[in-house]
Amino acid sequence: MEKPMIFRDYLYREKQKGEISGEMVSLMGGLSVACKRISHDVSQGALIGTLGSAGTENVQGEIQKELDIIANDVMMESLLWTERVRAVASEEMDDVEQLSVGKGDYLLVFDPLDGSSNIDVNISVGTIFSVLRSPEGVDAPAKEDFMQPGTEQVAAGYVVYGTSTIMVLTLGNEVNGFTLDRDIGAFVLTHPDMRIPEETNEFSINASNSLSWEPAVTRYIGECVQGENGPLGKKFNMRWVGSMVADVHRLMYRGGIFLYPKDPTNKKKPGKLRLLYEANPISFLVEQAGGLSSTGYGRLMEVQPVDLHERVPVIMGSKVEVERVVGYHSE
Ligand code: P6P
Repeated sequence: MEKPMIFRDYLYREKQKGEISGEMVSLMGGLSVACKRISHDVSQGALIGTLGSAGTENVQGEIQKELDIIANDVMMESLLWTERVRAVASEEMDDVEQLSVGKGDYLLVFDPLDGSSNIDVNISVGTIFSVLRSPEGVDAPAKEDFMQPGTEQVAAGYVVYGTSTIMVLTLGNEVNGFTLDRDIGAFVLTHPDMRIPEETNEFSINASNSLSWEPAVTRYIGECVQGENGPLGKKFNMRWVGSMVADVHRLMYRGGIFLYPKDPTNKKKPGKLRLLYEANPISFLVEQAGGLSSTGYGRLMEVQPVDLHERVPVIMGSKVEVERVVGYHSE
């Protein structure tokens, strides 16, 4: 069997093809180191006493887990020395932080450990990252420099820390999956050119919120559960891990539709998932793999951000089903 390509050589090949710059190669190298370190820390869990809460809250008002803070620090440390990132924004930090002032072409936005409430019960969690261009001539980018719609992303990815550690990445022209080979300490290309099946019979939603769904979502899920005798004419299955990276990785691999809709009665909270470091990077991957990602009212990546931590309704995955739900929103 041909030896699978390691991540570093994949990056060199993409650079030689003119797909990415040397700056991007260096940035991705830093991200790869960070996620290998986070994978190790997460896998140690109770053994190194990092389970449980840190006793602090993040800007979202959520209790921070020890590992949330450790993962955030690891991301910052691993990127600092690349001198490719001028500033970063993170779910775990209230405001933008400078990294390499006056150096580097990029801004990085990330959720260092998404789904961390699942850590103590040993359910998969993940890191989500989004790469934006740092505006010309701005040495120390501030919050307004991060207010770029998802269509401006130059790269995006997630790493799911599950039964194996898998990085799923787009550099803007396809989606590839890399599995961490701990024996050689490298991510290895195991899922080349990932494509989301256009059809699916699997939906992913937190059904406990059903009383606060929009009518279009209530109609759609109601049709799914009617099975073969219902208007969709086929049996549906439901999966909800409660860790976005785990739920999304499933649909990236075998298709599916993932919904975290807004509560029309709660104007202050248009959905739960954050636009800049959850919905946008995942939407970039979904679209690059042939799927769709919508707010229900428009392409999610076209939303113009106004705040670092703003939330957005999310309907994403297999094309046919997303188009159906978007159609119900417009009726
Ligand atoms: P709920 C995790 O906290 C997260 O941000 C996503 O990873 C996940 O999809 C969602 O929230 C789960 O939300 O309401 O089901 O707990």
